Amino acid sequence: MVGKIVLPPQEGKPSDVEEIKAESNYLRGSLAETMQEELSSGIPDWDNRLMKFHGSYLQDDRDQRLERERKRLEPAYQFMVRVRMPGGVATPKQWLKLDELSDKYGNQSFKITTRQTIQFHGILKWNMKKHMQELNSVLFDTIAACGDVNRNVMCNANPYQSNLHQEIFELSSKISEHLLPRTNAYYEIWLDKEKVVDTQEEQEPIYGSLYLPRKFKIGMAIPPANDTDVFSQDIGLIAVVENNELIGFNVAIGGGMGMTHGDTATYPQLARLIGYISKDKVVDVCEKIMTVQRDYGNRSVRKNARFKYTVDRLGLENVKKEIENRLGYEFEEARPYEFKHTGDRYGWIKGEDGKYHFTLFIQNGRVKDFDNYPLKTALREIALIHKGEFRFTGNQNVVIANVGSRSKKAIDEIIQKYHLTDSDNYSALRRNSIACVALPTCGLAMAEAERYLPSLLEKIEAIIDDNGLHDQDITIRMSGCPNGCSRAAMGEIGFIGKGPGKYNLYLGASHTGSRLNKIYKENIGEEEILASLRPIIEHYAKERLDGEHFGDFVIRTEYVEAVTDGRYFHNRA
Ligand code: SRM
Ligand code: SF4
Repeated sequence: MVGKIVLPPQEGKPSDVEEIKAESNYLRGSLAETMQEELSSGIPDWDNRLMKFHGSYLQDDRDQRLERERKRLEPAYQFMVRVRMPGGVATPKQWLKLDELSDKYGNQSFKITTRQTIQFHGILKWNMKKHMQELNSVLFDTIAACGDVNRNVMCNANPYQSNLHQEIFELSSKISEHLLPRTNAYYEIWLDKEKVVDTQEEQEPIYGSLYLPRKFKIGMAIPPANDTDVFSQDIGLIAVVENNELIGFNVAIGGGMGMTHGDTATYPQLARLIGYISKDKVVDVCEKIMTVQRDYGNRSVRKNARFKYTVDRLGLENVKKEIENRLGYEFEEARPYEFKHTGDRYGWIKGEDGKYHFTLFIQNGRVKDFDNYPLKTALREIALIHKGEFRFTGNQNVVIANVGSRSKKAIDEIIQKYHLTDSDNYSALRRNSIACVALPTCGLAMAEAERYLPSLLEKIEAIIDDNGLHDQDITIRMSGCPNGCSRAAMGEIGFIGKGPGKYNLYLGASHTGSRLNKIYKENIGEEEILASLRPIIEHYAKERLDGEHFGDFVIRTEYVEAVTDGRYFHNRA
């Protein structure tokens, strides 16, 4: 029986963002006019809040801040643009456009994100409309890539389990399409109404005019790979497969990584299982879960507005019952599953249908031509002959997917010519590393991440190599601030920026993505990071049990306590 419950009403005055949404006329605001205004290369804050729903943020180059301040110039404003790409798939033609646009309007590079899409940086206001239109020419848009709506739906990236993967990918696209805002605003502002949809649809039947209290994220994983970090999602969907056929999903709710330093009312949390559903129900289930957050999420205090806080405030069982009320049926009991890792498996793999897939390690997801490593050029050459797709992974890597046996040879030649397999020699630690963007573009960064992690890794690798652990898979993640865009709270070794050159060091997340880490040292610089890690790594090398992962070891040997619930992330369990 579906049980009726009465959930408490929300309290408090709506936040300023709620007012901006309410007055925006379905995300229009004054964006169209503001973008044409030529006096400043920036836009006012209220328009920037709306801009997020259009997949973009106004930023400034923080490397130039002081200098420009001294010269009394306005900050070096520029836009970040995030492409909507459910399941992270781009055709070679689309890849070539991403490559071209990053040169034409951006900073000559693009960033593969932790949610399987790409971001451009450095787009000037005057070029934004052209940029959006050119993206649209290859059928990409950016709507709902950011903002208080459902974001890019993630799905397992490597298509070697051919039919199964295809089905999951199609479902992730279906969920994404179903939960897209219906407003015409995007098409009017950026595409001159090029793509007009029925205005009846503009009523936003799912969202309403206030959209969600906060961002909302959905990810799917096919065990044993947890490459989408399924428990970090607002809704995590774990594929249940029988006889190589997808039959349904275990559903987990209320995950999220963000927190604020020093505020224990904010914390990272993992999604918790509420049951099993058959695959035909998945789109509707996602909608109903999302509407519970729409109706009960905190619209007063944005830092407590994510679904994880709604679940913890109302209670998991109550939220589950409310979802069941809306569905009109109950969840079945969750089915058994086992995850083995969160990272990607590199190199070539032959799929069940005979097609080949090459997973390439891309350090921190940055695609550009580096000195002595023209990565972007190499991938462009591949795109020119590739007939399959590029699939982005949640670990900021790329899969050159669905390659026929004849094309494989030609692609392999390019891979060899540009030494793309040199990363095979990297330590397993580096190959399991993720860093968020942070400086110089991210306005919220407290410390470096993407620009610093590679050099810190060199020093940690020296310790790793001294201890014979070169090939030991250990996940390591760095975020420039506690928002946790690299999902640092789920790294077996995690760094979260505190201030310039200073990080909190966290240890003890599980290798499979099913346990958060715990603070080990606070506010430390490089010297102390290395001094802290050295004895633990030495200890691990000597006394780990057979098959024991680093995250489990540091808990067994009591360097940190296991975090059993995000609410204990800051305190004792
Ligand atoms: Fe994130 C905000 C970059 C994945 C949690 N994130 C930002 C902004 C937009 C900064 C801002 O608000 O001004 C960053 C832009 C930096 C820049 O210069 O480009 C930013 N987030 C990223 C990306 C690009 C990191 C990366 O290097 O890959 C990822 C883009 C994902 C995508 O394609 O959609 C990215 N962000 C994440 C993730 C990981 C995930 O979703 O799997 C998280 C943690 C999971 C979660 O949401 O809880 C994440 N980002 C945040 C938060 C904290 C949210 C919270 O609940 O408190 C913020 C700040 C906010 O929303 O106020 C944020
Ligand atoms: Fe910026 Fe912080 Fe996200 Fe890194 S974790 S991209 S510093 S918001």
